[in-house]
Amino acid sequence: MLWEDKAILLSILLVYSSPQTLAAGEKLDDVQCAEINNTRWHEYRQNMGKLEVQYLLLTRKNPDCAQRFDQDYVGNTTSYFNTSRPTKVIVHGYRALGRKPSWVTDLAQALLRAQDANVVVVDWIYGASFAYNLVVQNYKEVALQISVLINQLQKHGCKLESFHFIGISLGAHVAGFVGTLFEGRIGRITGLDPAGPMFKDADVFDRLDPTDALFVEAIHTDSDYFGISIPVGHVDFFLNGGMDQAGCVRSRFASMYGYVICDHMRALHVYMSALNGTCPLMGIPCSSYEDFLQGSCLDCGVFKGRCPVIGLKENSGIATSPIPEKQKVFLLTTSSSPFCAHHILLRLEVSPLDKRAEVEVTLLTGNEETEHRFRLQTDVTVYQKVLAHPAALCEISSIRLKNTGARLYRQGDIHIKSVCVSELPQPRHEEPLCVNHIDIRRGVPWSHDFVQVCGTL
Ligand SMILES: [Ca+2]
Repeated sequence: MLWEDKAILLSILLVYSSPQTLAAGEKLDDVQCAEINNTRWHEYRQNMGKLEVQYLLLTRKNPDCAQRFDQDYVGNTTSYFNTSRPTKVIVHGYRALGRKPSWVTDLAQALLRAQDANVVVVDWIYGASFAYNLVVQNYKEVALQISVLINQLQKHGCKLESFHFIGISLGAHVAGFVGTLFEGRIGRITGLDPAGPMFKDADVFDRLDPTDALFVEAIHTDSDYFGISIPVGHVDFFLNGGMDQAGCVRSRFASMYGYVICDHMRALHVYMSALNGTCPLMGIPCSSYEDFLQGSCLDCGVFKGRCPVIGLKENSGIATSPIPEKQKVFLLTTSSSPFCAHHILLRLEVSPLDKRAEVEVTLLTGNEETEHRFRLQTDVTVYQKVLAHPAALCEISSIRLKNTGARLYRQGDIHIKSVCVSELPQPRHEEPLCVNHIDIRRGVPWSHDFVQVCGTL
């Protein structure tokens, strides 16, 4: 399916699915709280041609009730904006009429829990709705308007490096263009699955790139449809290869959300999870996803051993100088929050075979199982695969092997010289867990229990 077709499906899905919308004044309790514009079709038509960008402010003093914000409110004693604190700016992407994005408050609150900051939400629904190609025409104008606000905030004492933009989809390129307007001197830009269509082949002036801020990072989750497939930051996290996400349904008959935007929105959900800090989402540098999966990239030596992590750590935890550009890093995630997985490298060495064969390997920790099937060829004896396992290496209680290809390939016994598991990133001194010299017979499962203790004594 082409992305244009998916975009049309997306528009239909979003325009007609607005069960939670409220009429103006319906919820009186919220009168004091500013809200994201929630525009119906007739209002949209009246405003066509006008962007009507509005800003909402959330801080630790008002995490549930946004204040309206613009340059006139800075220095106003009733405003919660604090010029001495860092400022997070959230920029949404393509939006549908009649639907408020519920994740905006979730993201703002996750940011506030992690850092005492001003969180400014940029609401540009009038520019972000309707046909995607028309929306793309508006993104630079939105960036210009934001730059006027930033200029004013600078006059009130805000430092450019204290601004951190978090742009979702098309919002990532809005943030990139704000960065261009300040010649790359704003502090940080986080692009959450930066939009791909109409941007992949664009000049760096027109799209997010590493020159747009002192530090630019991107999380890629749908680079074959709505996301961009090329690296656009100093560091680019490609989740599960950056195209398809675990738990997102592939069948178009399953659910519209699952099929259309689940992969694209995953970057946002993983980022929010990372802000909550339950577990590390760590990327391993590698030239391609295939090389990463085959265990060709084992550590973060290029960063002196410190792997980049998703979240608010300065420069994503990269301590080397200068910061690399367009560094692709890869990680596997699970299908639901908090999304973290342990990267277990499975290595199988067999004696040469007469016929092709298939071996299923299962790693067990409690009730959790991770399995992988190796298709064995007659001319290869060593096989490697990186797997996402929910538990650490030291928590793997047993390993199972099964000759699953016996009926198909008529290979009798398979002699396994060794089967080893280790965890990435790999410290040099850590030995893998191995079991040596096993004969796997047709139809007879084999298993081995590991006796291990986690942690150092
Ligand atoms: Ca740029």
